[in-house]
This record gives sequence, structure tokens and C-alpha cells, in this order.
Amino acid sequence: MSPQTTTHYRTCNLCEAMCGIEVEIDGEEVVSIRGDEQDVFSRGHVCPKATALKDLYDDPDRLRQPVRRVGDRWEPMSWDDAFTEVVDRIEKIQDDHGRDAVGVYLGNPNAHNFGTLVFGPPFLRTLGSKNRFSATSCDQLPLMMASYFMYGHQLLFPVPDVDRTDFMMLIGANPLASNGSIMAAPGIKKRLEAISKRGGKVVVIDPRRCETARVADEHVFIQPGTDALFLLGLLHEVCAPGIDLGRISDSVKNADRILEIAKAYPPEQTEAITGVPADTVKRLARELRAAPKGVLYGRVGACTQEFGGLCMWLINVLNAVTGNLDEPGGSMFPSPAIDVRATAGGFGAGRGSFGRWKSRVRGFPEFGGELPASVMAEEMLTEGDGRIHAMITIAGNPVLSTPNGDQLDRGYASLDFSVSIDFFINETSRHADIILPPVSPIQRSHYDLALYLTSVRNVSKYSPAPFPLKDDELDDWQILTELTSRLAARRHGKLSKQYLIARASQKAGPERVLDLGLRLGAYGKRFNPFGTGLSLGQLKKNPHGIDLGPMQSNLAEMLPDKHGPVDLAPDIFVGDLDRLRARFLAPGAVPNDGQLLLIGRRQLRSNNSWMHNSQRLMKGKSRCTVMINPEDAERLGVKSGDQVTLRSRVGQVTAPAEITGDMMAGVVSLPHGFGHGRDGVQLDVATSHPGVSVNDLTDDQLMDELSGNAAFSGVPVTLKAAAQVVAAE
Ligand SMILES: Nc1nc2c(c(=O)[nH]1)N[C@H]1C(S)=C(S)[C@@H](COP(=O)(O)OP(=O)(O)OC[C@H]3O[C@@H](n4cnc5c(=O)[nH]c(N)nc54)[C@H](O)[C@@H]3O)O[C@H]1N2
Ligand SMILES: Nc1nc2c(c(=O)[nH]1)N[C@H]1C(S)=C(S)[C@@H](COP(=O)(O)OP(=O)(O)OC[C@H]3O[C@@H](n4cnc5c(=O)[nH]c(N)nc54)[C@H](O)[C@@H]3O)O[C@H]1N2
Ligand code: SF4
Ligand SMILES: [Mo]
Repeated sequence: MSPQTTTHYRTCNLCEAMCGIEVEIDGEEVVSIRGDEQDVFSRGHVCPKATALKDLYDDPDRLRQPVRRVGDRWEPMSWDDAFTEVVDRIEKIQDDHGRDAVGVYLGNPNAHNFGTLVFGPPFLRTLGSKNRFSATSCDQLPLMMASYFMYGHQLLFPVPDVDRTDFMMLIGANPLASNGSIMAAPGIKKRLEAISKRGGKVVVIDPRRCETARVADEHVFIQPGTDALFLLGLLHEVCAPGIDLGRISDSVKNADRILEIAKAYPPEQTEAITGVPADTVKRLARELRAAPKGVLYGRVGACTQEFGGLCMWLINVLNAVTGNLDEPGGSMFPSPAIDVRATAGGFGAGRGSFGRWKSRVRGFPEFGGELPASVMAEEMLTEGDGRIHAMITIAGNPVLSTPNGDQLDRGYASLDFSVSIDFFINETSRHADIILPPVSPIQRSHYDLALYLTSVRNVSKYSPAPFPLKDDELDDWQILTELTSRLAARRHGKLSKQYLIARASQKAGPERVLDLGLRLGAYGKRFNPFGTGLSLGQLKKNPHGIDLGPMQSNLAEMLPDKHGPVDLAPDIFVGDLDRLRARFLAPGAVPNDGQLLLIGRRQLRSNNSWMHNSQRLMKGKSRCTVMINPEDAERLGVKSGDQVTLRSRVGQVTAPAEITGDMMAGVVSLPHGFGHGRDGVQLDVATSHPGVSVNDLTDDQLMDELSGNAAFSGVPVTLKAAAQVVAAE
């Protein structure tokens, strides 16, 4: 260690686990990154991606200054010129074609970036476009919809109390690869193993025997996209002997309606469709009822399917009717130090909304001010008034991450103007006219404003920037506030309230907002001025974080006043049961006409589409393989390693086959986030391990019609050995 080396305690921003890291820095060089043993939440746990934060910082392909596209080339430009041009073009397009002609897409890393979370919303308000999209509608939208209609706030996320439960059923979640989602729980493997060790049980429902299934006590295969039927069967069995809502009975309504619904779905009726034997459903229901504390937890696999909304509703209902809602060891609501749902500190993140406006082409309703990402391409490509002419893409790569990526690729190519706030020239930003690159995440201060809403323990931790930024280096929040103030000046003049607030935000920065939020929050200095009451100063004195204890029963305080009790049976979900019946149970319904069904998968060494430029993570053989069950492989004449071509309604891709008994028969799996072979991508490592994009197969027309979420699970595909395809063509 050189004498100049300093140690910085931070939080890894890559996934939702929020692992504490210890970063050695020499001047501006990142020397090493390892797990922080003293972090109050993660206690030293990290995954291989933590060290890749150094690769991201060092990456020669990472943009250090704004660039402008000139034909096939990129030219560096000054920040001032870049801002001027971006604001000119946005203004002109909005003047000519209306506010909605400029669309916005917000990607996943925004959720890990408190500067963007604080200053993104004022930018969006100033822009004033109804064509707002984000990764939400490819992810947790059904869960937010269930929270909105049942609990009255889209961000009131029920979280499984994994550390105190005796029975946990994971439905469409693979936290051993993903490290958990809407359940921030670093070191999840140990936490799950601890359930079994204390005599409890972990059950995984998944069409693939995933990494989590291997450490679970039981794994149950399920036909992709049929979880709503499985959950209704479970509800039938759980409710049959009668239910006791216990302590929360005054805080919920419509339990009678649930009992009526449950009667209609005996598991015998659905076993042939779900592939889960009725006896298994009955036994699982008995085990769940018998467990002193139990919880169902559903994530990406259960959300991103045709009935994702129903799945998320039913999981919430099952947790409530088994007496596990708001109970330790059940499904609980964290109480974060800064509660963005409350108005204290000036956040007041909206309760949510539904159907205030609709998308132009297919008429999909907005949720929480956003339209589904699945309609983005058609809004660019369909001529007529109201077409999207320009895009602002902030920390997202929708060409790889949203359904029918190839169509969206054409959509982006057709735009009059596009700007990406991103540090890479990747599959989406290669279409930009201008790219505005923020600094690397390790260079900025960090506070997990959003993820503490989903944390299995209440924790608060702040990490300052490790060294000052240079004059020509900007963080995301600075880019956003500069755009906001320039747009506000043009629109409303320099004496306007909008402009003055934007300028004040630029001067104050997000730390001021954070300090105020902490002081006014539930653990704040306001309540405890002399002791350990939270403030930014207090967090600075505790660089490994402050543990605020386990989740507490708090349902009554959490429900927004206007909403009243928890609605167990909102009309919107009950009504959607007709669509489910028509799809699977009506006479003549064809649940699946014998085609293979495609699902996705996440991998520990990958992070959606954007950590593939780290040599350390990419080394070894290609992981972008088509997993296929041995019976299917034999029937189709495919051997391990053969190149196989998958074809769906929207496209085809070719990748090597990986034959494994971990796949359910009739189901194939391809990971998402690959497909770096498109022209113009400037990622040296990623393009040498390009893989193919699963979202060139997933279908923009295949959605959860209720929520508008993309249905990535259960896409019908055909599979042929690539050699046969070539011979036939
Ligand atoms: N088939 C299939 N598709 C899926 C999924 C799936 O399971 N299957 N999962 C879906 C889910 S859950 C999600 S969340 C989405 C993710 O979808 P997206 O958010 O669209 O994609 P990411 O791959 O996360 O891309 C993040 C982009 O942000 C950039 N970036 C990283 N950090 C920062 C930063 O700090 N600031 C800025 N300005 N830019 C940054 C990266 O370079 C990259 O271009 O994908 C979805 N797509
Ligand atoms: N290493 C790594 N970690 C990540 C990410 C990453 O890309 N890489 N992405 C982050 C993001 S943005 C998110 S949202 C989280 C997501 O975290 P998780 O929700 O844990 O997501 P996955 O790992 O995709 O797990 C989904 C599981 O659902 C299964 N599945 C697919 N279809 C169905 C179905 O129809 N029914 C059922 N029951 N199961 C099904 C899949 O086989 C898979 O095992 O992970 C985060 N963490
Ligand atoms: S699990 Fe890995 S990627 Fe996620 S926060 Fe921890 S170190 Fe970072
Ligand atoms: Mo996600």
C-alpha cells in the first residue's frame, strides 16, 4: 500500500443487495475493492461484480466527455455546446409537434442513484411529456399496481421477512443469481439456508431448477405463465378450512369476496395446465397454514408474464389470509429513515395513478405517469399526430432490455433527435445524436433512497464522493439540473419560479435534500436532537452504516389516510380473472399448442445489459446459451454445444445449446442483456463476447394486458439445429 492510499467505505450500487465495500484509493486511482466486514447490513458479503466497479471506472471505452455523432464517427464536444444543442433541439421539436413528441426512457440504474431520484422528477415536469417510459414496465409494474390498489400507494412494497420466517415460497425469483429484488438482503444464500437450519422450509416454484432451487428444501416445476392458476389453487386449499385474519381483521376489507373466488379454483382443475400436481398444491397449502410464520414472495418470473398483475395480487392475498401480513416472519413494510412516500422533507412521491391518459396507438393506460415500454417502438414508428420524434434516454438500454428490441432499434433509428445520458456507446446510445456521460458510480456520493423501501432490515448509510470531481466531470444530477434550468429559462424566463427553483437546486445539490429528509424522517434529529438522531452529519460519523433494527408491524401507520383499509379484492384484479379463464379454462382454450416456451435467466457475473465490458466478469466460456431439457434435445436432434436457432413471431436468434435436466421439459431459457454484435457498439470486451439478445425474440404484443407489463416468460418459440435451418434456406 502506498502512503497516499486512503480507504473509503461505500455501498455497491450494482444490484439491490446494497453490499458494503471497502475501496482503497491512491489519488484518483482505484487500487482495490473488497467486502466491508464492518458494514452493518452486509457484514463483508460481496459478489464478483463488486470488484468490477474498478473495471467500470478504468474502462477505456467509458466516455469522459460529451460526444456528438457525425455520420459513423463520434466527435468530442464541450459541455456547454452539448447542453445548448440538446435544449435547442428538444425545444424546437416540442414547439413544432407538441410536448409529447419528445419521449423519455428511464433505465434501472436510476433506482440506485439518489441524485437522479431527487432531481429527475423536476426535469420530467419541466419537459412535460406524457410519453414517459421506464424499465418498470419490464419488471415490477404488476407489484406496484397491486400495492396501489390494495394498500393505496404504489411504493408500499411488502417485503418478506426472510430472517424470521419459518416457511418461504419463492415464485419466479432466483436471488442466488440476482441477490434479491424488492427484498434487499445481502448474503441471501446464508439467510435462506438459515430458514432450513432453524427447522423451517424454503420452496421454489420455477420452470428451471435455478441456483436458488438447489439450496431450497423443495423445488416445483411450473409451466411458464401459469402461476396465477397455481396461486388460485393454493388459495382454494388455504381458504377451504376457513381463515382467521387475526390482528389485522379491522385493517382489511373484502375477505368474503376472496372466500367466494377461492371456491372456484380447486387445484385438480388446473394441474394439467400448470404442471403442478393437485396433491403438491394441497400439501404446500397445509405446510403454509401450519407454519408459525410463513411468506410467499414473487418477483421477475412472476411479474413478467401474461397474468403478472393477478400473480402479484394473489401473493399479497395469500400472505394476508394466512395471517402473515404485517407479522414478523411474514410480509412486512420496512420503515426507512427517509420515507419518500411521506411528504416530510418535501419528497411526497406520488401515491400512484392509473388511466389518466392512454398511449396513442394501442390505447394502453398510464400507470404512475408512465406508459408501457412495450408500446414505445410503435409510438415512434406509427405516422400521424402525436408521434414520438425524439428520445431522451437516461441510464437505460431499451434496445436490449425491452421486448422486440429489433423493432425498437428501428424506432430509435427513425427519430429526428436522440440524446442519451450514459457513459457507454451501446446498442441504444449508438442512435443518439449527443451522448452526455456522467461520472462513474464509484466517483459519486451514495445513498439508497429507493432501496431502503425494500430492505429486510431498516438501515441507513451514506458514502461521500471519494475525491472531488474535475471541472469537466459531471454527475447525473448535475446534467439533469442543468438541462432543467436551461429548459425552464427558455420556457418561462429567468424570473420564473421554475427557473429560480432549478438554479437553487443546482447550487444546493442532493446532499442538502438528503440531510433535511434524514432530520425530518422517523429516526431524525428532529425527534432526538442530542443523541443519535439521524442527520447527514451523523451518517458521516458512521461510515459502515447505522442499523435501525428489524422491520416492525406498522400496517396501520403505513396505509395512506385516504385509502382506508387494505382492499383484498380490488375490482380491477377480480375483473381480470375473466381474462385468465378465457385464456386457459374456457371450452376450446388452447393453453399451449405444443410449442416450446421461452423464459429468461439472470447470471451472477452479469448485470442486465451493461457489465459485459469487464474482462474479469466475461472470462470463461460463453454464458449466452440456450438451456434445453434432454428429452426435448433428443426429440429435436440437438447435442450440447450445437448452434440452435430459436424463432418467435418477431424474430430469430442463434446460440449454442446447453442440455440440462434443470430445465422443465417443453421450456427453453436464454439470458437477457446480451446481443452486443450490432453495428456501431463501442464496447471492446462486450463485442468480443456478443451473444444474442433474448429480446429479439420476446414480443411487444405479448403483455400483461392488465398492467401493461411485458410478458417475457412463456414466449412461444420453435427450435432447430442451426445447420438444419441453413440447409432449408
Ligand atoms: N427478456 C428479459 N428482458 C428484461 C428482463 C428480463 O428478465 N428478461 N429484465 C428487465 C428488468 S428487471 C430490467 S430492470 C430492465 C433493465 O433495463 P434497462 O435499464 O433499460 O437496461 P440496463 O441494462 O440496466 O442499462 C442500463 C444503462 O445505464 C447505463 N448506466 C449505468 N450506470 C449509470 C449511471 O449511473 N448513470 C447513467 N446515466 N447511466 C448509467 C449503462 O451504461 C446502460 O446503458 O431489463 C428488463 N429486460
Ligand atoms: N447478477 C445479476 N443480478 C441482478 C440483475 C442481473 O441482471 N444480474 N438484475 C437486477 C434486476 S434489474 C432485477 S429486477 C432483479 C431480479 O431478480 P429476480 O426476480 O430474482 O430475477 P431472476 O434471477 O431473473 O429470477 C427469475 C426466476 O423466474 C423464473 N421464471 C421464469 N418464468 C417463470 C414463470 O412463468 N413462473 C415462475 N414461477 N418462474 C419463472 C426464472 O427461471 C428465474 O429463475 O435482479 C437484480 N440483480
Ligand atoms: S450482490 Fe454483488 S452486485 Fe449486488 S450489491 Fe452486492 S457486491 Fe454489488
Ligand atoms: Mo429490474
